[in-house]
Amino acid sequence: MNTELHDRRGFLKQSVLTSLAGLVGTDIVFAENMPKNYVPLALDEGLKGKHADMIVLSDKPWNVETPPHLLNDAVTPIDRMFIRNNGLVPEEKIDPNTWTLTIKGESVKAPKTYKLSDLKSKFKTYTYQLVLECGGNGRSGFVPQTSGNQWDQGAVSCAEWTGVRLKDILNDVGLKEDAVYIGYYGKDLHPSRDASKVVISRGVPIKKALEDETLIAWAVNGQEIPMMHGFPLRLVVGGWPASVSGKWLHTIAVRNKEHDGAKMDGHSYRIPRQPIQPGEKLAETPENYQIIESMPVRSLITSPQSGAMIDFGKTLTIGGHTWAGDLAVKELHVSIDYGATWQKASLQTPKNRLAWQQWSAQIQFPKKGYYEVWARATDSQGASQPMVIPAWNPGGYLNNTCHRIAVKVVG
Ligand SMILES: Nc1nc2c(c(=O)[nH]1)N[C@H]1C(S)=C(S)[C@@H](COP(=O)(O)O)O[C@H]1N2
Ligand SMILES: [Mo]
Repeated sequence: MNTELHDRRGFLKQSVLTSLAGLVGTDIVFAENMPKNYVPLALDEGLKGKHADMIVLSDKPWNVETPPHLLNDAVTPIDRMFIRNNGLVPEEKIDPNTWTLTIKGESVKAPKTYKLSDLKSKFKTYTYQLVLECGGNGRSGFVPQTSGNQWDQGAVSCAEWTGVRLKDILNDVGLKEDAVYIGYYGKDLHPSRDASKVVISRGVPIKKALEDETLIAWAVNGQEIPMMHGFPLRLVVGGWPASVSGKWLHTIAVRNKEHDGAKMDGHSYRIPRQPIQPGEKLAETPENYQIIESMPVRSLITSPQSGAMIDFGKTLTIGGHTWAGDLAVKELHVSIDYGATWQKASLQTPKNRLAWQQWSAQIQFPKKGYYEVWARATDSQGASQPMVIPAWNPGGYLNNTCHRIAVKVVG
């Protein structure tokens, strides 16, 4: 269940105000003046250290989105990383000194358990910039609306993760010939607080698990992973729905069949194998639904912020990031005339495989007035972003439509 903090007009809900008054121990004077999306300090447990302009979609569990203009850095700072929790953050005190990672499952020769210090000392350490994008990024664009967090375009980050390669660990453990999939288990709590229920336990085929960039990470941007992002250990799998990057990681199962953990079934992180009509009901069988793997090509305009005012006659530099799941982005074009004509942007190569790429373009406007700037990326296999909302699906996944911003040219 998502608990929206604000009503439609952007005011804090009465229920929130009441619990807030309870927490603070008195009435909140001038509560009606709190700006939209303002998160009162008394409620900021999950938002510690986050940028004040992050957008809270729900607080139980925490789901927090980043507005595009806050994503302008090549490496996303921690205070701007979106948060997507399916359950409740672990409540027990986590001691990294006693934390262990167990590798087990049908397809290991024998289960093995490592302390965090073993991982750090036994294996070579790697650092990669990796795009983590929620499979539901863009969900709010679908009509009819689907259930789930109504992400706009900001459920994405590209931070610098440090840890060991999962393949080095699996090599050390020893796999059987029949290994085809891995599944993760984390320490978060089911929203019901029923300890016997698993919140989410997803995974990837063994081929993706064994890629160089698939990390068991203990650091992000050079520091300990913050609680909200999986302290003290997390699986990081770039380019695929970020739901496969398990937080608060304690166990990985190596499976001799497709992993059958929580949220691997139904329409969770799956799309219809055949296109369906918007709103159409489709029986949720594996015959009808396929698991989402590599994410589709996408881009963001992170500068300027939508709504920018530009002086007539000045050249506007616009820019942002672009990424394409397992692939690289080949080119990016921008349009200021609703897609009638396109101008090629300059595009950088990624820092490493599965990192996003920076792009920029110089734009001149022919006259004063209102414009929309669109960005459209094309991946290395020739697939481009659609200019309208793509294939509707019951989970509201994979809306990679072009990002656009509004610009006013004045003078
Ligand atoms: N243990 C655990 N891992 C998890 C989740 C979760 O709820 N529990 N959410 C997943 C989903 S759906 C996403 S999009 C990413 C979000 O990572 P972030 O919150 O660090 O940005 O974490 C993934 N890993
Ligand atoms: Mo997600």
